[in-house]
Amino acid sequence: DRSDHRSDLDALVIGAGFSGLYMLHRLRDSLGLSALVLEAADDVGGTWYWNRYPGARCDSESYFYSFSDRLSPDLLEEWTWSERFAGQPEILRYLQTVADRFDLRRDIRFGTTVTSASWDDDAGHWTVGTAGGERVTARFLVTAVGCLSTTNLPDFPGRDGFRGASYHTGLWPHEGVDFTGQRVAVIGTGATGVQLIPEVAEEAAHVTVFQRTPNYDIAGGNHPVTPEFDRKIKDDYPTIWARTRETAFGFPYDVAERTALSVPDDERQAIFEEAWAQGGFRLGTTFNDLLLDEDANETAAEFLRNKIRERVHDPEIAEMLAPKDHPFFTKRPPLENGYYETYNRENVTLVDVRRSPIEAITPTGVRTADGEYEVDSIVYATGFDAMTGTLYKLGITGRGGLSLADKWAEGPRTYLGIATHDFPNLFMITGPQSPSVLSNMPVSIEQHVDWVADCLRHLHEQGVERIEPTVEAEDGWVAHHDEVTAMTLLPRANSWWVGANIPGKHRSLYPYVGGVGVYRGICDDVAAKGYEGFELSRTGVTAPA
Ligand code: NA7
Repeated sequence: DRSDHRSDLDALVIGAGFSGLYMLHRLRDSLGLSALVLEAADDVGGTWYWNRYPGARCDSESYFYSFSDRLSPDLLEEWTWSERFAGQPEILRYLQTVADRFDLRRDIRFGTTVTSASWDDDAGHWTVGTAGGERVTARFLVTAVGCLSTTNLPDFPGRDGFRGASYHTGLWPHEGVDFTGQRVAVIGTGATGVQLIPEVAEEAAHVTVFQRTPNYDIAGGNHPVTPEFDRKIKDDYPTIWARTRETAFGFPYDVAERTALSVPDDERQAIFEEAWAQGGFRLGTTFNDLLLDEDANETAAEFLRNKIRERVHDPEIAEMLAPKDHPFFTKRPPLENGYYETYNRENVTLVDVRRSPIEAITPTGVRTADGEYEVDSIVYATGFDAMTGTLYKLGITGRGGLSLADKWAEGPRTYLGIATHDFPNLFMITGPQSPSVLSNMPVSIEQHVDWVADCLRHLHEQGVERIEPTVEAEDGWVAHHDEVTAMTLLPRANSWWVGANIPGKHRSLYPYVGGVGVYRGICDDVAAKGYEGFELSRTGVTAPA
């Protein structure tokens, strides 16, 4: 009798960032299940634990980059953000506060790296192995590993023979780095490089920036939060959270219902100017066809190029910084605070490695076809193997020993980005083909965690022991995902959203672009229909839905 097989736990969660913390709270404190979190780091925080590089900051506004009233209205009232866009130390403090307040650490095992997770079809549970040789079994497995948690370190010839110090922004030393008086190379100009470069330029003797693709960086407009603004936000929170759950990107502001070319040039310009002056992603909400229509997109792209040309004194450098090869927002636009002015400094050099690629790292610097740039330190701001990198590293194998990496060799195949056939009782928080990185993360995280918690409650009440999406439901979701993707300009660019930054990675859009509100509606509907598209079974016997 399969039900004789006992599991150590009802549920095992991997990761103690935003997702893992909230998942543990829901499993343990709302559902009364036995749950444990395994976390590789020695404290909570996830992304905000590892990314401690100078200038690390969130690009979502702080007042809606947090847990909503679903976790705790009291905490919302008590917590006050100091800046419009919170810096890494403050967000880490926030997550530590959440962990303390809900007494989460007692069910988190830190310094514990998961190296395998295999589904035992006879026992009906997952067996999870760790680098330290432990084994834990759990009926349900929840991955809460984040979307940007496996760093991408390009395999430049000679990389490891560099005699100076090398850093990756996503694995920054906790004691900090002092660049005073140094010649520093920074490779990469994504959201991370754009935050870090101005900070390092203040400190170092010289900074050489190696840029492969310029981005359409948007002015962040960061500033301290006033007590008046804080009060107003707190009074408005019920409305704010309701809106974040309905909009396309999980922000409390809507995309305007007008197309870019439906208004005269000067009006369009004024609309862009107004949004730009507000700072942040509002620029992307000015017209509803920027991601759909190339000509519409080009109006925003040219607006941003002109902003760069106004700010960078040397016209040649301004043109190097102005993107021409991809439409606006087809790569994640970084928010910047003084980034472009950095190139007006005497101690900053911009090198175009699209024109003249990096050939090698030498013992003393970075070599391109144009020669060698001698430096004391190299900062790799080269991003992540996003969405799937960490999931594959967990060594997940489903029914019949099928590995997740093999199943997804031709691209992820999921149902709702939450589950995948042949991997029963596995839930992925912000997995591929869910809105995830195309949204304000905490909103998407909460939605997934709540959905999974409600699902487990339902299974418990129905006496169901196994849940697994059907092949048909999965095929349907993948087809829908692809169809929505094809309506947008996103497949046009070589972005990490499509896996283009990792040599050999299957090219497809990893996040779902159908919108947070639409997606929530679909997930809620699936639940309301008794988890339509999933097969629910008791001890291997299919239960009527
Ligand atoms: P990103 O956005 O992936 O940026 C990485 C940068 O590194 C980007 O400019 C890349 O150029 C560059 N890169 C990567 N590999 C190479 C090689 N081999 N040679 C030269 N340059 C290279 O990572 P971030 O950490 O900045 O941001 C990740 C996300 O975190 C961000 O989007 C937010 O959502 C938060 P490329 O553009 O690929 O030509």
